[in-house]
Amino acid sequence: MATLFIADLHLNVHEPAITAGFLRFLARDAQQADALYILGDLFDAWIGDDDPQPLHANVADALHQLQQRGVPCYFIHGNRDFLLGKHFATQAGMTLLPAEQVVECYGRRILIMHGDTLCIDDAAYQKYRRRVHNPIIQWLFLRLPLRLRLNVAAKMRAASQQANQHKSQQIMDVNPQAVQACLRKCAVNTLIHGHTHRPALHRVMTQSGEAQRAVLGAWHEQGWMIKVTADDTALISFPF
Ligand code: LP5
Ligand code: MN
Repeated sequence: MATLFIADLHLNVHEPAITAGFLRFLARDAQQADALYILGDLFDAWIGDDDPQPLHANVADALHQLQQRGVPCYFIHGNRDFLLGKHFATQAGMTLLPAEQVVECYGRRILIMHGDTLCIDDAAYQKYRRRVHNPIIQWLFLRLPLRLRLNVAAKMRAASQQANQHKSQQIMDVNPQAVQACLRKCAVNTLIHGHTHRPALHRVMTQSGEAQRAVLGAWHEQGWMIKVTADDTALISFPF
């Protein structure tokens, strides 16, 4: 009896080893699970469900098979794939969840999210985020020709990589007060998120006692998952 959480795979055609590792993970570990939660950035960049990349269809098929074998799969958007929509979710048999969700796991309440909203010290990112989450801007973007969208996405990725070179590690990490506020607001003592690519299990002291912040790792050289069982939260890395 275990529930699995993953994030930050950044699947893309240029790194087939990551996709192969993910498909193997779905066929082995995930098959044994009670549920799979994907906490954002499954894809490196998502420009709309109408992108005809075969990678997307392959991933959708594999996820759909998992759901058909009785393992429900849930998805929270990340900052790279916030445009992933209902069409792809249906194709993959995934249930889309809101940006923050409390899930009941073996009697425990666990708050899950991508994690970017906790990085409130990164003012440039938060300003950018508000813009690209504006429904009108998204509506307009999704109506651009595919080629133009791909171009914009590549430019945004390049601008992001450039901007990140000049940001401190502290600015790009979660803000401790934001973590405390989320735990309090949702009345939970466990938080699982990704985004920062700093896999760790942190103890957090709150007004109502000790809490845990479990951070998923990004899939670069290896895969990462958090495995929640009735009495444990384990952070696990595994080879592709
Ligand atoms: O993603 P990562 O890990 O590199 O860095 C993130 C933050 N960056 C982003 C940007 C994404 O990488 C871009 C993804 C493209 C998705 C597909 C296109 C959809 C378009 C939809 C339009 C409606 O999220 C980065 C954080 C970092 O995490 C750590 O938290 O710091 O934030 C930034 O880099 C933001 C910059 O500080 C400011 C904005 C740069 C982007 C400018 C856009 C230029 C557009 C050019 C268009 C021609
Ligand atoms: Mn992210």
